[in-house]
This record gives sequence, C-alpha cells and structure tokens, in this order.
Amino acid sequence: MAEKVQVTADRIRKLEVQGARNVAIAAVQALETLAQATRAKTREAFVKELYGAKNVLFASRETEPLMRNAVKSIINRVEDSDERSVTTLAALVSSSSKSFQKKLAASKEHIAEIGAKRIRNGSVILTHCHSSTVTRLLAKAKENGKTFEVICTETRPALQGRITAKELVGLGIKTTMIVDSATRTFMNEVDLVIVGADALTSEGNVVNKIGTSAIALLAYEPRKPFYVVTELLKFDPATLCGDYEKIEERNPAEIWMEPPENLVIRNPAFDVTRSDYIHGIICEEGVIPPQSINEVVRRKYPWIFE
Ligand code: RUB
Repeated sequence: MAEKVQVTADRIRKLEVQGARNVAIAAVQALETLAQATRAKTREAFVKELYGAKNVLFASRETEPLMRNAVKSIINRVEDSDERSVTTLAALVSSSSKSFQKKLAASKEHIAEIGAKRIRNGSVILTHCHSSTVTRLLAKAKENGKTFEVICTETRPALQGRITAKELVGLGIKTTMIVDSATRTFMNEVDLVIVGADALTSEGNVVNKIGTSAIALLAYEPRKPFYVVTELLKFDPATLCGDYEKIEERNPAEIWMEPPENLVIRNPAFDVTRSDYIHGIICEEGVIPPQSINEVVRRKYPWIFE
C-alpha cells in the first residue's frame, strides 16, 4: 500500500502530475487507495500509516500548500473521530477524499464563472505555465460566447506552456505561443494577464511558476491588469507564523542535460510575486484584493489555522 503512495509521489516529483490542483487531487486519491488496501489491525497502526503517507507526499514537492491542506484535512477527520474500527476509519478516508474532490471541482467552476466575466470581447490575455484553473476560466469565457485570444509562454525549462497551448487550441481559442523572454515584446498587445498560483502567503504574496513575478513587473509598467486565479486553500498558514514559503529547486538536468564541468546551474521552480503587483485574486469568494487574503481565508477555512 505504501508503495502506491510512493508511486504517486514519484509521479508528482517527475511532473507527470503537475499543477497545484492536480497534485492535491492525486495526493488525496493516494490516501484513499492506501485506506482501501490497509492491513492495519488497530486505529493506532492505521493513523501511523496515514502519517507515513503524508510524509512521503509532502516530500514530493515542497511548494504545494493545497496538497498539504488537503491531506491534513483528511487526517484531521480520522483523528477527530472516536471510531476504533479500521474499516470504518478507512471508509471515512474514502468519503473525506471524495468530498474534498467534489468541493474542489465546485469551487473551480465557481472561480471560472467569476473570472470569465473579466474577459471582454476582443481581449488579448497572456498566461504563463499551465494552470488548470486558468484554462477552465478561459473555457468558461468561450462557452459564454466571448471572443478573445490568448498568448501563452513556453515556460522554460519544463515547457508546461505546451499543455496550455494544446488545451486552448483544442477548445478552439486563438492561441499564440511565445518564448518566455519575448513577454515584454508582446506586453503592449496584451489587455490582461491571468496566471494560477501554487501558494498564497499571509502578506498577500503569490507563489507561482518561475517567471511569474517578472511577468507581473512587465504588466505593471504599462498598467495591464495582472490577475491570479486560485483556490483559497492554497494559503499556507505557516507564513502567518513567520515561515517563508519554501521554493522547490529542481534538477539542473532539466535545464542542460550535459553541461560543461564546473558550471553552476540553478533551477528554482517557483518565484514570489508581491501583492503590490497583483490587481486582484480571483477565488471562490470572488475578486478580492491580495491584502485581504488572511481575513478571507480565516472566514472561509478556519480549520487551516488550527
Ligand atoms: C504549475 C503552476 C500553476 C499552478 C496552478 O507549476 O505554476 O500555475 O500550479 O495550477 P508546475 P492549478 O507545472 O511546476 O506544477 O490552477 O492547476 O492549481
């Protein structure tokens, strides 16, 4: 059973599952599989197994608070229950995982509905990397009859922009791909920038794919609105206690397979965009200023802070 969790963690690490939402879904599904196949004889042994899975999943990618919040919420349900029967506790993991996924899907849809209204006919939207929340928003705008086009960055080094491009072209949306370094050249043609998020901090800053903060600066200069589309469950409560969000540093081979000896290669996966450069956060509670993140998350998901 633990092997199945390891397989999921490996798939996440290798980017076979990518994007914060998909990572969180894969993690809660792995917990469900573990629970269904458990051979634990006691509640204590079962909880220990869940904690083991949690550690393996958390180690797969460092900058994923949605996954951490999701896994924690399921383990909390088990720990809060007085039940001693492993079968009943395993069923609780399954039902909690399913209900988490259902709520996540519903809020994605809600976010898409809200965000799609920000797209005007004839707009040119720039996006970076691949966010399933952003592509759903764009699909929704298209379903609502909006005509618009999208510029998407290639997103070095792992080229997630190709996933975005394939999805958008598949939806019949006019899409142009550019290399990341061409963003400034095209910014004048852009009406608004929409990106996803991996983590939200207590100061209203947003952690997303490397390059996002540079795009925010490029959008700020000509005053192009820069929106972040996200679940509030990407909030990292540790940032409220003073911790910095950890930024995952990936294998240098993603940048250059056979580099010359002694060359130092750095490959951070994410960067931090300061709240000052963010026009608005589009989330399940509406379009909110990044500075209000703390209050809004506290109201909606008080358990995150426990
Ligand atoms: C993906 C990325 C996405 C966010 C949001 O990075 O930065 O913008 O994860 O995605 P990577 P979603 O490819 O390294 O995982 O909206 O699907 O949660």
